[in-house]
Amino acid sequence: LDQTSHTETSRDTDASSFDSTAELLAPLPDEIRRHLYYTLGIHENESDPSYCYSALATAVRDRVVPYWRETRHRFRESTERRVHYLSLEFLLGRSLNNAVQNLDLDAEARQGLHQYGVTLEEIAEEEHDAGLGNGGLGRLAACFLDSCANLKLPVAGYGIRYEFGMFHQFIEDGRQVEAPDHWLRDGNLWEIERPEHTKTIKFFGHTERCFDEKGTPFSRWVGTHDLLAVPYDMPIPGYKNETVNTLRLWKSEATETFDLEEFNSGNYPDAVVQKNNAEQISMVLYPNDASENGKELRLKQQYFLVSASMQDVLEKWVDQYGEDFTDFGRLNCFQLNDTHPACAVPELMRLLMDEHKVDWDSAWQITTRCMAYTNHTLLPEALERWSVALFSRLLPRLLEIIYEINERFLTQVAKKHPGDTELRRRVSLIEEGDQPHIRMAYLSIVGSFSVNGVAALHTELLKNGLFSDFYRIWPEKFNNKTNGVTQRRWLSHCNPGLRNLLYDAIGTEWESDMQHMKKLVPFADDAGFRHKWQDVKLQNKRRLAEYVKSHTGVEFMESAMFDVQVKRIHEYKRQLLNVLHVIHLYDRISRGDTKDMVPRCVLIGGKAAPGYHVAKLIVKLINNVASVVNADPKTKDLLRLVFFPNYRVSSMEIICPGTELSEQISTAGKEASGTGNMKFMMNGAVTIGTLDGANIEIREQAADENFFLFGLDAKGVVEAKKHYDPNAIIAGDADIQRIMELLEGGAFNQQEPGIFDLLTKGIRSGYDQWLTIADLRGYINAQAEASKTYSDQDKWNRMSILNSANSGWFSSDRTIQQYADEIWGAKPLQDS
Ligand code: T68
Repeated sequence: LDQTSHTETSRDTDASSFDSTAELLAPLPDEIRRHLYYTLGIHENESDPSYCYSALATAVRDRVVPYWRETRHRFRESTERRVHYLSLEFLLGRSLNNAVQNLDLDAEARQGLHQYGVTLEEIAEEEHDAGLGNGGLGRLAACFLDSCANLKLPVAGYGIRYEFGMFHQFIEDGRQVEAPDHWLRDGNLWEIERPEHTKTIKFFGHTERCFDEKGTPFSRWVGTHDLLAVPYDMPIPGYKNETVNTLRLWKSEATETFDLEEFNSGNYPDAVVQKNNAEQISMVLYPNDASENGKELRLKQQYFLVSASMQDVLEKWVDQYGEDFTDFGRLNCFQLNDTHPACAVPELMRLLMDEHKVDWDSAWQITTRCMAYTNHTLLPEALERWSVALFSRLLPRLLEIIYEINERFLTQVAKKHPGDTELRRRVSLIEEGDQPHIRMAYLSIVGSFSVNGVAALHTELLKNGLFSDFYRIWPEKFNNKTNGVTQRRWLSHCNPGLRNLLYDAIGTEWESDMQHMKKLVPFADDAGFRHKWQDVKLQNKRRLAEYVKSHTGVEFMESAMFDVQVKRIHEYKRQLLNVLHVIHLYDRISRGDTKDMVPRCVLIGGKAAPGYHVAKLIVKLINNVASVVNADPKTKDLLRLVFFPNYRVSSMEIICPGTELSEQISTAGKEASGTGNMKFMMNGAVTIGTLDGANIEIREQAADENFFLFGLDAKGVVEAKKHYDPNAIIAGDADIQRIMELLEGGAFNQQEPGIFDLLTKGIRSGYDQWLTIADLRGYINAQAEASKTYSDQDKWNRMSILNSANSGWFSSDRTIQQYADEIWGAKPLQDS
């Protein structure tokens, strides 16, 4: 292995071959023809969209590769700080269009496809989404990689190459049904296997106390079951800047030696079973977005990613600097995407001490200099804890190290706060009890120099709530990095109509620097421009309506307001509140109260975790209400509701440009940030929302009058819970009473009595954590205000333009620049 990597390094070093390599490539149309003919063995007149996809993708990849090699070379040669973004999830979506756009190949690609009678849009549909994530956290990682490449930052992503990504959601009889997502079935043209950089990962076994020649004690982890981590690299092209960064995804495989042992003992079938066991680790993404999991396989996945990635980084270090780790912490930074890769803290300690003979104090200094932790949730049920028993069986050496970290930390706390045993119990990395658990968030805080939240409110709640003890101990560690999204995918690519309008009005600089969006502000006062703006929205609504029609059979009226809520299905996100409002509109229509009613088409989409019963029931309710509403002739031209199945990255690319009202209605204090809210804003949707997560900053940027606000704020929620009486509110409000009567009277489940009782009882309970009824009146009123505004299209378009014009803050380029300046201390790679 070593030899291979050295050879590669020297080959790269004299790779002044970059320009000549690029010159070898013919114009893109010829390359497409060549790949059809030679790579795929297809005669021109046999070509179909799937062959055209493969030929174009391969030709585009060929253009990517020289930049990729060059960037990797600069990355290796650089003596600046490198960043490693560790994440169990990267929700990339499709890659072809992204590469075409970032390498500026659009015109050539279209020209090349023309002769085969297909469009770029058609063949892009051939690509499976890379759905290696659940939702916001995974998509954030993908947007971050895009921005790092745009800013030429030396950042590598590390993740798992799941064989099966996020499940495919079908709706049968209104209920969610899951099917496996075998996204690799037709191959993945965007990855290159790098077997020469394979790593060995240890599990199980036990530790032994040994002594070195000077009599100093040390631990050895022996009797382990080993397996292999094989890397697959995916290119992350920067925007027209000759930079291509790397996302390295690990696949698990059995070691040959392991197989051999079994084989020699005459047990061939068992050997094959072992192989399967090893391959299981990277087989499937866990589909829970907001609950702790506790499954052994999940912990194996976490350690597998962390150990392989840390070994990779250390190996490159030793290649460049030898066994001197003095500067390792200064020149490396690991960003932990939530606590999922928190094993990085004890694993780096282990590798430094056990494999590289660094002493504890130096290893700890290095580790705490290079770890940084991002928190994504305040929900207690999502905070990771691993049972000590499981940990000691699976990762005995890591447990030893964690115990030692804890002991030293608690000693330090005791010194600072003598006598405060209660504080020591609260901050201990170990939660005591019948079954002691390791608190992964606390481990991450203690082991990191930086702890950040993902929106201003969220960070405040971390400092003064969830992590307040730690904030008192280390106030300097805590900082905020409000999330962002990449405008290249979420505006420029997904909304070509708006992109072209923006080009004409304010030029193109916003594509690489969103501060330029501000230039759009004065156009809100230009009646001619507002007209063009509205026309682009109309085109996008038509595209969305066709998409909805083809996937659900429901017709959206193009003159109606398009009202959208897409995100994971969760009680705290309150899709229920949205449904209650739809029922209210339906009730008004049923009673003939339709004077001045503004027609609405409501779209709800998202996946429920397979084991989350209430979330699945909410999906069923949405579908049942939709069936009743859409079938009633009285609602014609006034109201439509659909549940959009299998919501994913590529569907958002069609949904968000056509959206006019963006639903961001979580219970205040529960949504860490939200990022869908930002995509909608960029595309000119107006938000109806609570003072939660990044909504607060969206409202600040857009100005209060361009945002439909309702509901309790985070403080108000805490207060209201003390004396919450939903039944009293219902009894005192005739509209809400009728909504509940329809629901409880079985209007939406005539064939299946009682199926929604769990939901209605929850809503009526004084213990409803999500305070649905507390915010319902405010929500109905804000919706009425939105409708009224919408009936003045000129006013609406003004609001829409101002939302877009003020969305620059929510570019992930801004977020990443802040990570680079304030956490990583990373600088752009120099051009060679
Ligand atoms: C989301 N978290 C937050 N978690 O809910 C959202 N969790 O407010 C925020 O905008 C986003 O992160 C980005 O910061 C998630 O998406 C998960 O997906 C997840 C996955 C596994 C385990 C726990």
